Amino acid sequence: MIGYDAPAAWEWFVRRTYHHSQFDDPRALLEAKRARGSVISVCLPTLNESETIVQTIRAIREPLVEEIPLIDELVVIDSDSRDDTVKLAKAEGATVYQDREILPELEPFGGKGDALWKSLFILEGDILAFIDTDIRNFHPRFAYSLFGPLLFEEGVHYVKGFYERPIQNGGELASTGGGRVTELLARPLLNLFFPALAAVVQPLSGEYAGTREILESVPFFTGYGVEFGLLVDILDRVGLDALAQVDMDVKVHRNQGVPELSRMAFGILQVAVNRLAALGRIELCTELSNVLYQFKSVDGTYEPEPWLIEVKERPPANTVPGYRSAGGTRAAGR
Ligand SMILES: Nc1nc2c(ncn2[C@@H]2O[C@H](COP(=O)(O)OP(=O)(O)O)[C@@H](O)[C@H]2O)c(=O)[nH]1
Ligand SMILES: [Mg+2]
Repeated sequence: MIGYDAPAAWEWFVRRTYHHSQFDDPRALLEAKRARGSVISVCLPTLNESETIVQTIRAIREPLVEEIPLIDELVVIDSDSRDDTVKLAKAEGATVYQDREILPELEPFGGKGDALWKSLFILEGDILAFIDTDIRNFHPRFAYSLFGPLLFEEGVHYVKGFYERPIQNGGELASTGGGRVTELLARPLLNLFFPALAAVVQPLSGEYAGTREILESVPFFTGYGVEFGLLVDILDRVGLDALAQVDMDVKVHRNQGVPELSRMAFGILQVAVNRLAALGRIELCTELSNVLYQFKSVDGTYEPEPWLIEVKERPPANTVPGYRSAGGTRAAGR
């Protein structure tokens, strides 16, 4: 049940906010993992990430797979990258899947959310982490700190990373100002409709981990709305106290242009409105359009450019026939 009282958010903030330095001893994490008999899987979604995929995999594999076997499985889920991402990821020792190879009998929806949902069908772990692969200043803390609250704290099922978000301004890196979709859309929306989540510092962060138990029991939205949907649905399912957040310091990633962010925001807004209607929080009296018109200036006139931004919802994995809770190899090409 969702608690709508904002004070709960601030009690939670004090109780369930951690700093990566609290978990910088991977051996202690390994011991805790072994004590609970857990298996940890990390899924890296990629779409044309040849610039950063090597350093990402290496920074996870060397300290956290080879030196200290905290992470048991490192998988890349790619969506037909046109660059060398796949070749480079394989050379770094990651297992690589194409999202369309997983559950090939289903219509492919595409986008980040679909790739993450499909990973539930191939990963083996009972603790699963998703980590963006376009981070420029990757450090192992982006992975291991997510496991701290899950392994050490009773009752935590879902952990979000947060950080300061610099932005590239021409040749300069300004220390704040990134995360524009978060500040202009996600945060206002959450404060308006889900004040229990007002204390989540980076609700759209692309670094998060959860127990399979919770991740298999919630729907996943396709596309960029996946993080917003997961947050709201996991809150609804297990309550605020099962959520935690970890300060990962500073994250530098690819800053997208405003037109791309606008399309991303359109997808997230669709997720939010859909969810609000499904939860009975608002009533929709009309069909929603899923076309976003942007404008291109050509020779002094404006040309409308329609973008179809379809957001689909995948059902909880544990309701899909053939899903095996312990994971399982449903795809070709392992
Ligand atoms: N597999 C897969 N990964 C994707 C897709 N779209 C984005 N990603 C990955 O998801 C992560 C976040 O995407 P990004 O474009 O950086 O979004 P932003 O950080 O929210 O601006 C990156 O690691 C991307 O490579 C997709 O369609 N399929
Ligand atoms: Mg990014």
